[in-house]
Amino acid sequence: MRRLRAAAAFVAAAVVLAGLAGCAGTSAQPKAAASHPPVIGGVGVEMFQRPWTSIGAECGSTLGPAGFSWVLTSPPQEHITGSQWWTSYQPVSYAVDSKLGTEEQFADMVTACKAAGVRVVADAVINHMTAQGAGTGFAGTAFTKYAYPGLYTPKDFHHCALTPDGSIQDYTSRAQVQTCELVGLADLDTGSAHVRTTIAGYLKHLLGLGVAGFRIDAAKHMAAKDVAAIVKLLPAGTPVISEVIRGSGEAVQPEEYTRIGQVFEFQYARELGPQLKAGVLMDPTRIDEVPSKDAAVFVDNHDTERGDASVTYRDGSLYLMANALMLADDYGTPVIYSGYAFSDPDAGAPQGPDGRVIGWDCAGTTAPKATYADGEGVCTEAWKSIAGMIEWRTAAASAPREPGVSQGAAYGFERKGKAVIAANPGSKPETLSVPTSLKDGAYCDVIADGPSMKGCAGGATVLVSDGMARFELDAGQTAAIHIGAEPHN
Ligand code: ARE
Ligand code: CA
Repeated sequence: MRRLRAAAAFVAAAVVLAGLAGCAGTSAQPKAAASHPPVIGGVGVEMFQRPWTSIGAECGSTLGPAGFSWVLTSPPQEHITGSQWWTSYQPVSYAVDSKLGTEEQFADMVTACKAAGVRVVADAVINHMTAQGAGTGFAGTAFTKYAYPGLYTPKDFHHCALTPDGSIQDYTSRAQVQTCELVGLADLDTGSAHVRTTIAGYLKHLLGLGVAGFRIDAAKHMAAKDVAAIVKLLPAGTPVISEVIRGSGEAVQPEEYTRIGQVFEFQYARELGPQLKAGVLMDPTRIDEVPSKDAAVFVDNHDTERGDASVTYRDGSLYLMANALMLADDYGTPVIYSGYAFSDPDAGAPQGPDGRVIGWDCAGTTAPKATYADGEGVCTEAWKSIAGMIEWRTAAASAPREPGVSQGAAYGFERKGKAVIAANPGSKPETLSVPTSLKDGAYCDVIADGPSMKGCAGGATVLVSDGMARFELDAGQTAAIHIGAEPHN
């Protein structure tokens, strides 16, 4: 015994000595766990191609009352002219003057949103400038593809010689992805100190106007160390969400960027959407997804609704279902998407003769519509089911997600002791009992009636008895109850 103790003391002394040696810098010391980069958190909404005046009004009338924490705007900087929405993604200067509004309107929006408890996250297009040989930008700035007055000259760009036309062709080549041109867009040399400080200057200007953080557009196309170096020039604690579309077999993967902030995890919608379309919901696998704290998730965004999204505003109740299931989930920071209807994927939001987007409000919208006219706002943020699910999510808080149960096409799960959701993506009615530890009684359906802390506005209820929440679901119906949503007697 004594001997053993002596041996243990010797080992302890050796550890202390090794530690001291570490302090002297001669050997590696265990480092304190790196703190997680700042996360914006709560529920966000991407308000695509919405003018600043519209967003400012919507913050007070809809986003704040519904409980959204933040709104993601389209890019605010000067861009090439044209009717297409994607002109916003070809910066000409960093003047905050665009088809979506002036700098003054932008600042007013931030003020209005802050007053409503909603933070503003701006889409930062910093990988590239334009793809045009020459032109004049929306705010009157004359430019050529590799020269932007007061900002960049040709030496500030990568001029990639890896492909015949300098455009990215092969996503398995890191060098191509990060130093060639994304669809022909002049690619900034983000390794250069001048480019980094110029970009950071723009982002700091937006922070000065009150924005809370950034979406980093096309982050995949900048080395993670370049993005990190730019973010490091911003005040500590600035949250960013990098757009790094996960692609199997590609050279650049989202995991490289999670030390800088969150990433948009595209895999989430790729798993959920097809299940809804097939009418077979199951528990998530989380295969090929970053850890929850690193993920911003969405059902669709402005690219995927024009691309490979399985479920979009065109799917009505299934789209609502997808968003409700995402809000009910215990994975990632959810981002609702709100754009406008379109037939032509290039078509911009309706513009006035001055080229400014006219904008829209969502007064009178409470649910998905069966059809939309081209250019009409979808107004997802105004659906009472979304506000109801934000309330549900708050009630669920950190309660774990219990395994799901199915009956026919119907599927449901509990967030332990706090909230239950059930959805029927099938084509015929289903009855589903979901195990729950909520106490017996009738609970308001926050999908049918919206937030219910003050009682069931529309009278739709779900009964809980004997440890089961008993759902009667029509084809395409979603229903959700939570611990705070009991009808007033
Ligand atoms: C437009 C025209 C092009 C033209 C170009 C230059 O559409 O035909 O060549 O202008 O004149 C948006 C539009 C583009 C538009 C561009 C510039 O979507 O159509 O081009 O603005 O105006 C990759 C990137 C990813 C990127 C997508 C679109 O990795 O970062 O492509 N997404 C962001 C934004 C877009 C935006 C840009 C970047 C550019 O969200 O809205 O483009 O600022 C696989 C890969 C992905 C790849 C995807 C599509 O999934 O894994 O990495 O995404 O294929 O190629
Ligand atoms: Ca690049």
